[in-house]
Amino acid sequence: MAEFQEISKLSALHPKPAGLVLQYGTSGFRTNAKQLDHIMFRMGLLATVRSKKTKATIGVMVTASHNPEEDNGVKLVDPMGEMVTQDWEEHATQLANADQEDLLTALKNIIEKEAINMSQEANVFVGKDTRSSSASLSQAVLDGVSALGGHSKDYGLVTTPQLHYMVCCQNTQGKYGEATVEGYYTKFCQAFIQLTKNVRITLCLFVHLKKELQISLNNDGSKGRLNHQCGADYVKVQQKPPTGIKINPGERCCSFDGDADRIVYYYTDSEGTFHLLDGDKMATLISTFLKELLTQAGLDLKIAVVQTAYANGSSTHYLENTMKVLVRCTKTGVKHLHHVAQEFDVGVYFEANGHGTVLFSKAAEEKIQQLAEDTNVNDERKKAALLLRNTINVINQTVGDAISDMLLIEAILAIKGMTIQQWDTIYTDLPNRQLKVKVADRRVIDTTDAERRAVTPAGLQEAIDNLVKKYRQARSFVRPSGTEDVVRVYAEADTQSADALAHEVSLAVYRLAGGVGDEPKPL
Ligand code: G16
Repeated sequence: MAEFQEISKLSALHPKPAGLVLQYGTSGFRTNAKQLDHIMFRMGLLATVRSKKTKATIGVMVTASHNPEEDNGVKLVDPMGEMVTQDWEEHATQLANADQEDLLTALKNIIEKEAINMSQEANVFVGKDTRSSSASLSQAVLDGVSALGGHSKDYGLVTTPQLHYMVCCQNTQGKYGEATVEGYYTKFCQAFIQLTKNVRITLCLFVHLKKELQISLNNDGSKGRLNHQCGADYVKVQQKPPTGIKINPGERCCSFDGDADRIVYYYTDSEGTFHLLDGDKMATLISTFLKELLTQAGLDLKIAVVQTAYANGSSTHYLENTMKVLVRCTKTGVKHLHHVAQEFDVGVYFEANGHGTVLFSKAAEEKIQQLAEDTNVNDERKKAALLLRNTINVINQTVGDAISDMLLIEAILAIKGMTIQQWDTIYTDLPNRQLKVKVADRRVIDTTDAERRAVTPAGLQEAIDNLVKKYRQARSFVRPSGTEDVVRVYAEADTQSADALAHEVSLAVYRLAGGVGDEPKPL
């Protein structure tokens, strides 16, 4: 076939460094940008084949999200805007690691296994973040698409959730919105205006909103290094505001990550103490709001909150025992949370790091829509149904989206007349700490029970159990990161002794899982 000759020729321009092996991780391939050119070309090929298979548009986002500026990565987006399925993650890993001379064979294997009709048209949407490496890497993706005769549309600089949204719009023939960046802003901003039309917004944000607004934007990419001492991950993990930003007491602030799919809120009080409102606090506020509206609307819909092992114990306790909401725990990675959330009428999913959204089943959306249009219901039920309908429209259901989440949180606070301090006091977080440990090969750690227990290396879980026993209300777990070459350690306890527990667990990882470099030091 002519395409295959073209691939041989073009792939030679995107050669694979000998011996390099990369895995499709928590959210695609991610490593130093210098090692990724061949991966991008190959993901262009794979997205084209996936598009032929699904007879739909596929998305490819060039970003390393929260990682340092010098890294880059790639995320594949499936037809409805969700992350690519797990069996295709395996194809991606195989294609990425095939030696240069075996690339065609690896590609043909996938085509054969998936019974792809190669005469089917293919369509791929490509986006990129602001990293300096992203321009040439996204060109490599486009080269891969054209090598297989696929059509591509290069959206250039977009957020990851915008690309997810556009793929979904395209494949639903515009039902979800218009597949342009302008269409994205119009959809979510109009929904926000509708949702808040009866309340006064005292402090709000955003460019395309035609409401009274006041926003101050920092670290917007015009200078400095992406995510360097700022961004949602820095603020969450370090539990402090971005470096160099002056915050007045009580001021409501939020930080996005490098591709704007995560958001965390924070403020400092009059004593200068920093308060973080992370994904768990957002999940609580959003699910409380939705549950109240469902009750007012008289709709019997099943609502659940999906979390990961990183969820603060206080949040889970509050959701289960005070709010009486069903809580489910999955492995890290929004793709896992998304799938579990789809099992409910209303599935609120958030990772503690601020990555999350809300999913409404088709049936739930229809019931809400019917009620909102029903002329025979009382005012209270009608009002709740209308609020629910507008809430649905403000949410990007394809993936966690910092902009859409921010609009939702801003709207809820305005509607409930709540300050960030009042939101913060819904429950009190258990003190907690996250650390990273460098090991020779992080794959020596295998976990089970939604990553809450380590199965290997031998003795590690026992060591963690013994350390946890020394503290009150304590919990700790370790897991290999799927985006960075580190092992992550999480600990929480009734006091900030969580720091000491996290350090002791880090030492156990260092000693039992092949730590490299200096031993972890106490905080
Ligand atoms: C990605 C995933 C998140 C995950 C995070 C960290 O986020 O989308 O679901 O929580 O990586 O993963 P890990 O602990 O495995 O490194 P992002 O914002 O970096 O794309």
